[in-house]
Amino acid sequence: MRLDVVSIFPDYFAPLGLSLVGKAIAAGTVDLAVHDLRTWTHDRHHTTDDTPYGGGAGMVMKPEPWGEALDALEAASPLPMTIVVPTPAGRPFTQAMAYELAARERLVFACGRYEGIDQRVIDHCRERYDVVEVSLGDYVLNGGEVASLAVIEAVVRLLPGVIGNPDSLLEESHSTGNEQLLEYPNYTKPPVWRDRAVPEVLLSGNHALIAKWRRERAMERTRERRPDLLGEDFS
Ligand code: 6GU
Repeated sequence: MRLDVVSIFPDYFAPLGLSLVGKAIAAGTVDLAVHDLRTWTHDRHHTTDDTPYGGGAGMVMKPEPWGEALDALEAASPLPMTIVVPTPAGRPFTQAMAYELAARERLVFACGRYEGIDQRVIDHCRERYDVVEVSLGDYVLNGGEVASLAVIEAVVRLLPGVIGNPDSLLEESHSTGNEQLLEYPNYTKPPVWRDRAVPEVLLSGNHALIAKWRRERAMERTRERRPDLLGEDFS
């Protein structure tokens, strides 16, 4: 999979060289390029934003550098581009969306500041590419960089061969193979730590009983923390 990231803060993406995503890059599963949007500015101060038409607080990202950046990325490879635009005004990002994005050949992350990119850039992109505007949740980040890191990690770990044991993708919270329950609590050795014992049933060797206990704990947690996943109202 080809990944391009366009940002005025390319240093935010240094950690992608670490851990699982870093290994996927080293193995050639992921081809990542991070681009500084200021590459496509032409004034002395490399200006990327300006005041909003209609007034109001904050700044809006100018369309010209974005237009040139996306033209340059399109020209650099024949792979079809899916543009991912992180914005608090986007569709809530879900595991289902991560699977959809993991099936694409090329993702281009367009990181704007939270007041956003001039809407004409998005409209222009929609006529030429697939565009996905995503939000991580109902809170505000300063820009799309941290959100892009989260989406990239969620997508890359789904690519074939990235996770050693693919069964772990099935068991975890929010995977589609787990009827949308939160994950049950996990324990490892030692059997007693600071007077706290591991639940007896997990040491029993009775796999049917263990599965039943885990299902009950998962249901309990989900009812308590995410009743919306069970189709119930928040209380
Ligand atoms: Cl995707 N971007 C920004 N700027 N803020 C957010 C967000 C995204 N998701 C939640 N807050």
